[in-house]
Amino acid sequence: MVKRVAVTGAAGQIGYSLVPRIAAGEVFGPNVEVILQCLELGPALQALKGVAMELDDCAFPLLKGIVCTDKLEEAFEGVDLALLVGSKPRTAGMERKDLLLDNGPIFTGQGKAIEKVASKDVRVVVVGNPCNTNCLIAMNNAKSIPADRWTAMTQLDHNRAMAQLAAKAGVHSTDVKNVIIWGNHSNTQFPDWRHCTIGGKPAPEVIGDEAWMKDTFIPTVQERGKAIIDARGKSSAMSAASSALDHARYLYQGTPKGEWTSMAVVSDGTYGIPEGLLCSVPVTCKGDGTYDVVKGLDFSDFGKEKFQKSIAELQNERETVQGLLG
Ligand code: NAX
Repeated sequence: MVKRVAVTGAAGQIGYSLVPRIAAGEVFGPNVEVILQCLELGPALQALKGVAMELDDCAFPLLKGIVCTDKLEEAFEGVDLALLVGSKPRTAGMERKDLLLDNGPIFTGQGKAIEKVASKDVRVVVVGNPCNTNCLIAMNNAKSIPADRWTAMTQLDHNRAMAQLAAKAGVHSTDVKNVIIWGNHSNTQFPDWRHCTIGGKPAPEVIGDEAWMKDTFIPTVQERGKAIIDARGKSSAMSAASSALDHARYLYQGTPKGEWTSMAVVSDGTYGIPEGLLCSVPVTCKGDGTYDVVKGLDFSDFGKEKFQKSIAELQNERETVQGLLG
């Protein structure tokens, strides 16, 4: 079996960490060959050529072809999975609203091209920011593709939350299960520990410090991207690529039994999220490319308020890009 995977912005920092791991079989497993279809802007094609040369030099057994192009339809032709990473970065002093309107047209064009030429069974994962609303835009410009094929990445926030709880509890992150990121991939997101377990015990009991949860844990996860920029002088790339792989791998290989992860998926009204918004919720995946939203979880009053704030931001973003929704 061969899977075709489109990666946009493949010469960027996330792309550089992402493509070798796809080629190594981390999304579909060790028995599935892949063809990488890399999209870049014209000026970055030379750098992309260098990335392709390095991919060749890795001699990955599963990598059966590399396409490098600045043409949308060539990049998305027949793809089973599209990882939409490339977008314009936010520049100093730029408002979130300006970023939305600046990046929006990228996703109208990509949505239309995916609808036209991708595999009928395509799955799309949006990483480029603001990823929830970029995904909303792309999805609405490809209405013949079922809405549940479109997801945006909050896996990095999910992984960050696991790491913070593990460090506080003095355990390994694999001991932390079922944390949740609710809402937007922005600093209004609500990292929720209410249903989380650490070493099999309820996280609130293990941590035993609600003030830390509210005043340190939440802002640390929300602001982690900024902390990485402050430390590294560049935004998160290795961790973002690794999380994108986790997200895609869960779709194609499933979430572990009894565990969920967080993904921004289209709302059907569950948890009172307005229908059609791309909002992060807990999901389980069977491994056939589908997901199920984990239903029936309750919130504290504190949690409800936090979640509502993030939903309000998503609604506001949808209003801002209304003109791009096809
Ligand atoms: P880079 O600036 O290093 O790379 C982006 C690449 O995309 C560039 O090579 C650029 O030429 C290309 N590009 C721009 N517009 C394009 C278009 N229309 N078609 C094809 N390629 C295009 O950014 P990088 O650090 O790789 O980040 C990529 C995106 O991920 C950014 O939008 C960033 O904000 C977002 N992130 C999302 C995260 C998430 O958790 N959802 C976390 C990490 C990251 O901040």
